[in-house]
Amino acid sequence: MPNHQETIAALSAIVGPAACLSEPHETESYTTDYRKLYRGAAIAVVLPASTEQVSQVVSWCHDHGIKIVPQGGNTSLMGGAVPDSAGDAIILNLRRMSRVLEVDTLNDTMTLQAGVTLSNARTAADQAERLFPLRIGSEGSCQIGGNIATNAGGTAVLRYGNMRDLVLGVEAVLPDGRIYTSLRGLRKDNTGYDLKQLFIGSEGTLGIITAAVLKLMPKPQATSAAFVSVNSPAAAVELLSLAKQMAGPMVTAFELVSADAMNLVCEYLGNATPPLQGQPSWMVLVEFTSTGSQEALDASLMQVLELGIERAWVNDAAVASSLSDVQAFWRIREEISDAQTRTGGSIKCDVSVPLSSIANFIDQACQTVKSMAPDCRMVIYGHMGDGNVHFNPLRPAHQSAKEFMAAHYQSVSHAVDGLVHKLNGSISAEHGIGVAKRDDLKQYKSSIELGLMWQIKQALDPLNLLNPGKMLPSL
Ligand code: FAD
Ligand code: 2HG
Ligand code: ZN
Repeated sequence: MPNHQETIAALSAIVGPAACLSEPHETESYTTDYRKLYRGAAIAVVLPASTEQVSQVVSWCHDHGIKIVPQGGNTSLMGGAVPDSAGDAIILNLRRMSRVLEVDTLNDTMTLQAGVTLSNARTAADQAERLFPLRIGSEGSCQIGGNIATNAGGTAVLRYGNMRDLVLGVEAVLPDGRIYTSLRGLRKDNTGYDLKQLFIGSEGTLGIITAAVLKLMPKPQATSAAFVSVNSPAAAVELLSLAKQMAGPMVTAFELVSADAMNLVCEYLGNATPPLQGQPSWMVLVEFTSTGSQEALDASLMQVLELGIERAWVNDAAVASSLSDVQAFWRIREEISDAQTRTGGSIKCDVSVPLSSIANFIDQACQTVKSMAPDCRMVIYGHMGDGNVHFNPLRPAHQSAKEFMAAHYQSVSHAVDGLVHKLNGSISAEHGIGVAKRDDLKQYKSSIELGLMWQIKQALDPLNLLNPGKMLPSL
């Protein structure tokens, strides 16, 4: 086994000394996760500039038994992109591989290196008069490779699906350095196992994603949005069902926001004015988009809201009257996550259940959590249209994050996950497993599922060098 200096020298020779960082002040932001809950250590942070360099680095590490933590924008909320404190791994960060390689408007695809940020990918599509529809709050930092490795979701999944639905091809460096590629941009290809699917959602445990072909969509010409006060989560589900029946694919987003989530984010944004008066207990941000006229789209949204009022599901609505109103609504929604990060002491439960059970889940989970931690703030929000809510009980203002988490983290997350499991749901709808949820998988996945996951891991990475200790619980 080479010592650290030998490893740094060998990898510097491949990527260049300026792209192999090993001083603590240079590596700290890469070894610490976004929420600063996980602080690890690394031999070096390696920044390759091409697939060939990735292949050479991985091959050298394979031959010398060096562990690798693949990293994109380091925005994982599950501690998935940072090493542990042993200091015996390198971080392979893709940020220098940031080129959009091709935009093919006839095939409605774009091909990019994995280190392109999501916002740059969206801009490239926009410049070609197309839409790349993945939309998440971390878009300025997260990278396409990270989005694929986590199968990211976000606020437009209701209409366009999650990352898995948007990927047509993947190029990945395998744990022994070989390069797998399916960068063909085909919508139909039944020539055996669809191997690219293995890398989507694999959280860096099976290969380093170096490039991808992504689907492009027609660019919407009209957007209508409203913040709507609803009677209850059950009323929100009824409204969603009505909207889908009446407006079909124009329904692009349907995001639930609880009163505590709204109060928190408005305070975080410097006492922003909430969009609805009277402190409603439950709100939804509804967005319709279309390639047709603005007038027709506005009329569709109004029709749905009027019927919702008639049926007593909707109490009130603030309808956006301009694009800047729409943007202001989205800012409120997108900043809820960072508002919690700044406050600290948030028990994150990123859960999904069938839509038909979501109201029941929220009611039961609220009662259970309130009986365990009566003063906590019920920050509940997210992608109700996908059956996915961020059920994130937050520390009360008078209690420190440390005290709150020590008293309640284990018991509350187990109670919520247990309820989700009973309702046929998932304990991680879109953020993945990382280290935060790794050991919980034992309880919620069958031994057959876990056994198959390990068989796949061992087939591709028998030395367990890629992102060890992440996602897969020990058997
Ligand atoms: P990283 O955090 O760097 O890595 C994530 C995982 O992918 C790690 O396991 C890492 O090893 C692996 N990985 C990264 N790059 C590669 C690669 N090239 N090859 C192989 N493996 C790789 N997520 C959602 O799904 N929906 C949301 O709405 C959402 N909103 C967010 C809002 C905020 C403010 C923040 C901070 C995060 C949010 N996230 C959301 C979580 C996060 O942004 C996503 O998981 C994102 O896809 C991660 O991308 P990244 O490039 O930052 O990956
Ligand atoms: C969102 O939908 C993200 O805003 C982040 O998925 C959720 O911070 C969270 O819990
Ligand atoms: Zn989310």
